[in-house]
Amino acid sequence: QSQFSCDHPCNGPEKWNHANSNCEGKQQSPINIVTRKTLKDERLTPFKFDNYQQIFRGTIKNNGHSVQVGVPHLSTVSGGGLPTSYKAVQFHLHWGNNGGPGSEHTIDGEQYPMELHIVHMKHHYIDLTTALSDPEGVAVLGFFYEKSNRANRKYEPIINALRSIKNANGNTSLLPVSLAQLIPAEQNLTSYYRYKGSLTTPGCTEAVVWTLFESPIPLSMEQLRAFSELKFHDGNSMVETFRPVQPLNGRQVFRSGG
Ligand code: SG7
Ligand code: ZN
Repeated sequence: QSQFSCDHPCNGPEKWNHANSNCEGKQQSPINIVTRKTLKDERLTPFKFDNYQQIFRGTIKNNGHSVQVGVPHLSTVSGGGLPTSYKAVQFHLHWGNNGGPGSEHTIDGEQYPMELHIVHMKHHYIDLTTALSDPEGVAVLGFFYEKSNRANRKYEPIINALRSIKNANGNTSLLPVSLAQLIPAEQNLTSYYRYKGSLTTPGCTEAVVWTLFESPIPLSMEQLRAFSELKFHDGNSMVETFRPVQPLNGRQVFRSGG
């Protein structure tokens, strides 16, 4: 499956359908979640996070269309109505222009300033390519951000690294971080939405069990703005790195109820 051949905006979302026929599928992501149309599902119980506290020394990379951090495949997630356990592979972010609207998913039409995607694959797969051939092979945990008056100190390793990776293909090592420190406390993760969708970039593969948590992560305006200092491959400011919302095409969105 073809990955990005170019960046926003020179080969943006409106061109993807021509680049890859998957991107015109009927189960695409992201979506707008209309909360009054969600269905409460008792099977959507709390998640079990294993080794999310594991501290690791990751490499943060400007891959020309986002910033991405590979994580050791030691952190796993299960429960939460998932069919099996999934291991974390990488995380990356989608953001706006200097703290403006930037999330991929929207809730009742509200677009948050940024969205974190922790990409997982079923525990028995060896790589994402293999996992993407299974319609439930990938689970992405999505988290929204909100503007706060105070800097979020837990994000300092990420924010401080950005200045070293302004240009495409730049990478640098992160100070030690854990996945747990980047997301809300576990007791605040029991309210979430669930639906079946796709990767939000080409090849747009429809192999993703999506979870969007209600509880947002606070960042200061200055922290949010730091992401807009990055550059795309073409040297333009890396801003508005989100795909617009896609049609639901009759899919049901569920909400946790366990
Ligand atoms: C970004 O989003 C990258 C991709 C990711 C894609 O373009 O982080 O990561 C890699 C390894 O290329 O694709 C397969 C995958 O994780 C789509 O991810 S997303 O649907 O969570 N936004
Ligand atoms: Zn993403």
